[in-house]
Amino acid sequence: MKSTKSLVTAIAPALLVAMFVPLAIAKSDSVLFISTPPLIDGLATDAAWEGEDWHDMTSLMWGTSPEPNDFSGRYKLRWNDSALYLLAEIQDDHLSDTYANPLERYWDDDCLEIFIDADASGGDHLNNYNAFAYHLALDNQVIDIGPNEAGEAVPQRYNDHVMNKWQREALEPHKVYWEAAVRVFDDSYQHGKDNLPVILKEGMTLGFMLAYCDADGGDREHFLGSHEITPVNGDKNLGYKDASVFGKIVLTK
Ligand SMILES: [Ca+2]
Ligand SMILES: [Ca+2]
Ligand SMILES: [Ca+2]
Ligand SMILES: [Ca+2]
Repeated sequence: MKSTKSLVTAIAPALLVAMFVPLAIAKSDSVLFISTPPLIDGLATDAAWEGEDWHDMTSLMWGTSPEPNDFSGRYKLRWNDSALYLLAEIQDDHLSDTYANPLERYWDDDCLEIFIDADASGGDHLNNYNAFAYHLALDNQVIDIGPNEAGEAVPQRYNDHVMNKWQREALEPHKVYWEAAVRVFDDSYQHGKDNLPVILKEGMTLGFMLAYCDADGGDREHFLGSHEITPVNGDKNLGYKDASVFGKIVLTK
């Protein structure tokens, strides 16, 4: 009897671990559904963010490689029918907003850049709405280039597409937790008109990539992202114009 009891004692923790395995072994391209969305407040304490399914941001796309305390980052994704939810954990030694005008050189201020292609079509998206490259600025405004109401491709605000907020932790090393709720728009989007976001469903595949522009008092120094990009003529800074370099994510339940 004694040996049986020890066996049970030994197995119980393993069973507990097994209960949480689905989160831990979720495929790297799959995004978990949540019934209760996180509160977008820059605090990572929501039940929606439970699990250790972090994705790294280690692919250098432009500039020099930073030391980890200069920049390092990782993120998690979740979804429900109305939005894609993002939690980024960022370490950055200097938060920098040099250009006060949100539409001027926004890539040369610190920003979190979310790349979304609603139908994972890939292809050019610089002057159209085939895909978006949302630059989330430190003032929480959301900037990308796209056709305005007159059809001219210009930098514009898409603040109603991505609700987002960040906070630094009080404890060292003062990581930033940046939360975002991204409403997904497809290529039928028309700026300044009434647009309905895509209703997200299980099994959908989206183009996705995440990156961080790290400026530390001057212009951008480091630009690291979630997906390795094959250079074209030595250039890996392609996400802002070519959705073919995004990764793919699958919405799962
Ligand atoms: Ca939160
Ligand atoms: Ca930095
Ligand atoms: Ca597309
Ligand atoms: Ca910085």
